[in-house]
Amino acid sequence: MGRLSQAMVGLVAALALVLGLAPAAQAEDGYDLWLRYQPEGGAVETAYRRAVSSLHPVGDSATIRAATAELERGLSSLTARAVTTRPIADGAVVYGLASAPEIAALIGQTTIAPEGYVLRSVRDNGRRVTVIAGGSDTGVLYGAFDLLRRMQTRQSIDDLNIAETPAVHLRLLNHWDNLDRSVERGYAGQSIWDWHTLPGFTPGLYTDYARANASIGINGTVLNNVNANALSLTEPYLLKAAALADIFRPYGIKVYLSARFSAPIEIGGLATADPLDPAVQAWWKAKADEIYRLIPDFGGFLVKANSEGQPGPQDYHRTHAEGANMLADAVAPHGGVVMWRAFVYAHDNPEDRAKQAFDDFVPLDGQFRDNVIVQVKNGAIDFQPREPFHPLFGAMPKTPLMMEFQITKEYLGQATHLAYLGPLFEEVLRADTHQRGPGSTVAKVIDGRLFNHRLTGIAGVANIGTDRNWSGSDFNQANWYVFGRMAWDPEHADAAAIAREWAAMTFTPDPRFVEPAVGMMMRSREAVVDYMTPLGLHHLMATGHHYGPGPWVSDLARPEWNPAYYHQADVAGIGFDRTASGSDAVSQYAPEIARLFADPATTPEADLLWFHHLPWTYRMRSGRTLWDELVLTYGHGVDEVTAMQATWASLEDFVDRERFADTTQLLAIQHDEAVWWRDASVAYFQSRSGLPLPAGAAAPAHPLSWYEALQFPYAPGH
Ligand code: GCW
Repeated sequence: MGRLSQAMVGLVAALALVLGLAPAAQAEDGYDLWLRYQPEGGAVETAYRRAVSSLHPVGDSATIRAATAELERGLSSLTARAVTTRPIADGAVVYGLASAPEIAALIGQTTIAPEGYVLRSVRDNGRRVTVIAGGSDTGVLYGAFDLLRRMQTRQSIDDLNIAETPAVHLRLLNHWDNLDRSVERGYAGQSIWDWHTLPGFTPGLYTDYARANASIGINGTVLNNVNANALSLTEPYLLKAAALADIFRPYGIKVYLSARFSAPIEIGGLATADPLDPAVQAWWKAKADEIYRLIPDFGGFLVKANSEGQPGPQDYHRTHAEGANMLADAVAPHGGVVMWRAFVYAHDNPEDRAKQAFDDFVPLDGQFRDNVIVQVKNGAIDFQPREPFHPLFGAMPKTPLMMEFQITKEYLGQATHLAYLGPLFEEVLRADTHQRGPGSTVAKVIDGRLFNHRLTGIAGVANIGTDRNWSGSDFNQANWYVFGRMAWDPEHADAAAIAREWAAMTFTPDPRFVEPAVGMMMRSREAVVDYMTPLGLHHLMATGHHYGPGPWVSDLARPEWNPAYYHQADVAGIGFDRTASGSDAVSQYAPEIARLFADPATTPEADLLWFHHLPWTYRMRSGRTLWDELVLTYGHGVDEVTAMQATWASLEDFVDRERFADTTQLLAIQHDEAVWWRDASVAYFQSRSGLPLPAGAAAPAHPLSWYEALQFPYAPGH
């Protein structure tokens, strides 16, 4: 919006306020997320007003009441007039269990899975009726949010005939939140769980959290950090968790807790936590019984064991399966599950870190109880901007595996960088493991179809905190959103389509905004790859806080914590040899995949230096040498951010002043930090290769020593 027109708008708005003609424009602080229900103001709104003008709930429950509240809020706003519950009339929205006679009378006998729903437009004695029928009350609620999402994205609701069922059973957020309200790898303020004032104080924030998650089908939340504090399992904290569980229950969201394996010692007074010790087993059974008395629908435990110093069964020379099974037996009588993380690597194991989870877990395949699911990160190192899919996916046919994605951007620019993770999630889910021939995608492992598992799940490490915009920036909200939408249907979820939905709901459905904004979002993750870890490089971040580049770091006690361990750059070349001549990590994949990754010529260049140590003179497909390609790719990453800035600047007329300014400033930070990543990385790698920069490449602004000297003791999330 030009200066003059901005002034005019301001004048008119001021006049309207003075004359009491318009409400004070609400400061756009991002709190409303994607649930903004903005009316369209034209023909579409008129059509909506005809189609949905009253509500008619069938049956009653806290969940049906939550659906009523959301439909009243959403439809009243979208049709710019009060929509409330009334007897069935023309334009009624009728919602309830598919098994309810009044619903069946409208849509016939329909069998729907518990969390599934149908949306139907029907005629009832000449009256137009929109039916939302659920397999359970939660399914009804999901259907209500689906209807509202269609209207927020200006889709027609005149001839609805929709049927939806989630493909995955557990769709969870993992909060790495600590009891002191710090959030490990969190960049959006404090933990939203105010443990000190719970259970007595339960602000609307908790309900809004439940609404936002239910709107994208998330049905579970792990409240505490996987680097767990045993106090979370003591009664005072269980009462706090129970208060949250009571608020979330109507929204179909179960509460889970990270369980510290040594809790029997730390809060139980036992001398051991050995999973084969009868007293330890009895302690966990009693603890589980206590939890279920307070939280009858408690979901179960998430466990990080024998990883990065956390206690676990291996401390007692027991296996992960023996540890998991003890907890599984404790919660099984209550229908609970145990999610046992496979993020393990030992500092005293000289083996390639990328191989260790596979080596530890594959031999245990089939040894876990039926209510244990092994939670595996998308890649074998650690949530890098890009990693080949984890070789465990498809390698444990007898054990249900669930995905662990990281929504918080620990390695993708933390809160400030705009990096839409939909393409990353989609790339992993669509990867073909070839474990049951072609088409054996990671998505089919996750949704249980590849090996016919009933227990299935997907988890995302949350990016949520007390910041008014929940996630540290407006565009970070898209990563929470896309995680939920992909968890619902991992195989078919489309990152671009989901971005389009989100942009329309969060800003405006105007295609003149949506298309350029989505284009920017869809290129943003690759930009981060290019300016941080191009061509398969990985784990190059600074130590501890992981804020900024540190490719020179090689002095940490644990070899596998050193960036130099991962790039192995020297005067001759760069990259980690994971072929037979190196760690042979490629052999952990199915033969068809292993063959591709074993040969640089058939390895995707995006993964090249993950699998190969190559000379700087290696000829890339572009015809350039590896050295030239590396330097130019770093520069391309910076250019992509410059393009993102230009795209955003062109969208000013479509965005409220506050959020436009916020993203403009954050993109400027991102541009500076992309230059920093490029210059520090190129300066360091040039110090190893000794080669001249290719024509067109910007020279680093400072000498290498300047970058190496930078310190950030108070960088967030650490
Ligand atoms: O990504 C790394 C993080 C740790 C995290 C760990 C894990 C919770 O740097 O902060 O600890 O992985 O996944 O357990």
